[in-house]
Amino acid sequence: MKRVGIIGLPQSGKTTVFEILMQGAGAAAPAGAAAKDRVGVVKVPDARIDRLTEMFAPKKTTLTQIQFVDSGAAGHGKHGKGGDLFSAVRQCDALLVVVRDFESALVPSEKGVNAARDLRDIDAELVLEDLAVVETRLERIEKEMRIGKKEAAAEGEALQKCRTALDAEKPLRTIELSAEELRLLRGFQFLTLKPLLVLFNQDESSNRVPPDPGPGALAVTLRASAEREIVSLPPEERAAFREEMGVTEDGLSLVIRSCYQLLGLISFFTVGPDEVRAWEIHRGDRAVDAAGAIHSDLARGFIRAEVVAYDQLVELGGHAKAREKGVLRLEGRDYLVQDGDCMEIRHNG
Ligand SMILES: Nc1nc2c(ncn2[C@@H]2O[C@H](COP(=O)(O)OP(=O)(O)OP(=O)(O)O)[C@@H](O)[C@H]2O)c(=O)[nH]1
Ligand SMILES: [Mg+2]
Repeated sequence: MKRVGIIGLPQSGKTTVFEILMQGAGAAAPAGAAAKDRVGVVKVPDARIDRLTEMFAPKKTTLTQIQFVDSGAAGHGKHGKGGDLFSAVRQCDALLVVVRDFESALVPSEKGVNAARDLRDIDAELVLEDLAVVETRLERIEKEMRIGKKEAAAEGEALQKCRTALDAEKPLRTIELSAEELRLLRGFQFLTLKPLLVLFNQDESSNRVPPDPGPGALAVTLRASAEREIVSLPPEERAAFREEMGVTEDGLSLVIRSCYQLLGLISFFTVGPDEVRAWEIHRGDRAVDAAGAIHSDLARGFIRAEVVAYDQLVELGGHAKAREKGVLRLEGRDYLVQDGDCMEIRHNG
């Protein structure tokens, strides 16, 4: 399960977004309880799974999950004073930065609303956080080198490269790093190396197009306040309100779709009378990786995968027809799994 950490300046709408993702459930955190990190797990909605469940009427349906952390506020040069503001999000696979882009007399703003400035401030803060980590470790490595201990030489070189980028205020996700360098750096959990989803929290009247956030990042807009109210309504009433606002996608789907894109995730499905289930793998993963996602035994004893694309399976109404029409394929271990593949793994043992 992937983890996404929500960060942002104070009062930007982090908790509002978190509550949207939780679909209103488990909301009621006391006002002002900002500093406490809250963690929630969301089932990833997928209309294809709904359709497959209708088709196969399985005993159970299982969705993939994604975890969100509503972290305490970042912001405004607070580091160094009392602990690590970002400790809760260091273990996350991606960051979701909420940026205030709404006017409200009820929510005071010292310097006026300026989303581009706020995003620059946060970027700068993340860069400084990483730089502090790099420098601490480099000092140590340099000390070792002076007494002839060379084990960490390669790590030191990778860190030097990071220092150069960070000194130039470049997030690490924007620089070229080899697989070996990434391996050496993995343990540091650098914040600017994580994929970044920038969510501009806009007014109901606002229609600004977000600026391009650069490599490794993606920007979206959401009217968080309005969407938060909509998710407190019964599900069948929500679409009409969104339509009235001219919004075509709900906030949860928007965030999850964006996270999947950023993290390079796709879904494949297993179907049958017992269970219809969605699985998460990375774009570029092979059939044997898909088998491994289900169970390591399936990867070890892998013989072949029987694959049919979701669209074709639904169009033909079942496996028998799919086999007859020749769209059910037998694929070997190196087959590149496609988003929406319905797969059955044949294996030994
Ligand atoms: N008008 C308007 N108000 C909003 C919007 N999003 C959030 N707010 C309000 O802004 C205030 C802060 O929202 P929160 O979601 O608590 O923000 P936060 O980033 O979690 O705040 P801290 O955790 O205290 O840093 C609340 O009073 C919200 O109701 C929005 O899109 N429009
Ligand atoms: Mg909050």
